[in-house]
Amino acid sequence: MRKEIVLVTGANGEVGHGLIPYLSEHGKVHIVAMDIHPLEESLKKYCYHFILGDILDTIMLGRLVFEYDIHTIYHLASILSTRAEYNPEAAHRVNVEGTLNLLRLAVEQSQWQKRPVKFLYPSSIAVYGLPSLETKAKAGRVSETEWLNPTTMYGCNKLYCEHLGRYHAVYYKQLVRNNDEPCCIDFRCVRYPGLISAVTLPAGGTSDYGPEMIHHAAQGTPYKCFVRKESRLPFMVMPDAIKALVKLAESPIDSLTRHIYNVTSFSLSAGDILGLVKDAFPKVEVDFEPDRPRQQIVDSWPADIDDTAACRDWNWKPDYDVSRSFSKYLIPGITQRYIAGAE
Ligand code: AKB
Repeated sequence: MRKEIVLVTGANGEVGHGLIPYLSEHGKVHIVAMDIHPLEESLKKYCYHFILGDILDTIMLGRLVFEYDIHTIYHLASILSTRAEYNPEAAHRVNVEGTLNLLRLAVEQSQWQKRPVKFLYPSSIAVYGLPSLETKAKAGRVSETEWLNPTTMYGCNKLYCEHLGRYHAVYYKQLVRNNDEPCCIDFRCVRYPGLISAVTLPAGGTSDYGPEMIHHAAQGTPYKCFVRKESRLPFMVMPDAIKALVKLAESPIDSLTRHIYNVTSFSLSAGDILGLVKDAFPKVEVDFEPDRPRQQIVDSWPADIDDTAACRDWNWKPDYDVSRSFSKYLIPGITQRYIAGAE
């Protein structure tokens, strides 16, 4: 008898550390976690099983169909923007070919179970590419369909995988599939802003200057910020990122008017972040020393994104605004991390 499960790839990642406990505590689901590295001790108690495996291993993925009824996949495994720029070919393999492998697994599972498999996919503001700071300033809150000209391999990967997911949800094998056959995949995607977690360390993103500044301040170590003080991006703290992903997953499909949704909470400049950090850590030492290529990436991303569609279709609303994000989550959580000597 195959167990009905939720599969979470990239389990050890920043989002995985938030999603797995949340799913375990809020839903009656059996979680199978997958990662290329051994599962972190703190996550083990939440998981039904753990698979030490690579999403590029199609043999391993193929075996899952005999062991589990996968009704939902949260595909979190990814190489983020900065790390992807050092090895774009590897990023393409993991971010695109890995995603295609998971979509194929979802199709096989769906055909076996005779019902669509829900596929949750985190995309990113990296799919946007604004050509100049002047355009960025004029663009204001960018919607899902504007300025989709990514300048990073990660952004190209995320944008293509959004289309891959939509293809599998709507057009998959359209020439050989009976029109009355339901599609195999219920693809749902949130486009995240820069995410900041109090639980995990930043892992190779270009928006990481936000969390890096806070972590350095909490440790009392000086920080060289790699963007200008005026650089502005949308951000969200991890509890809201998890809320958005699960809320979209649980929304009735009839309420959804699109596959890809922007979600955001607040937009800040690097100087704004420093001001908020100084309130908590007055002795913080931050120098702004822009790294030109990384600065150019941040300049190409929107200062703010329009999440009207998510608010309208599935009642999206962040729980954490700027003030609550710092005073109730980031500062106490990150401080606790270093007092407890966790790092
Ligand atoms: C990154 O900076 O690569 C990520 C992102 C914005 O998707 N945090």
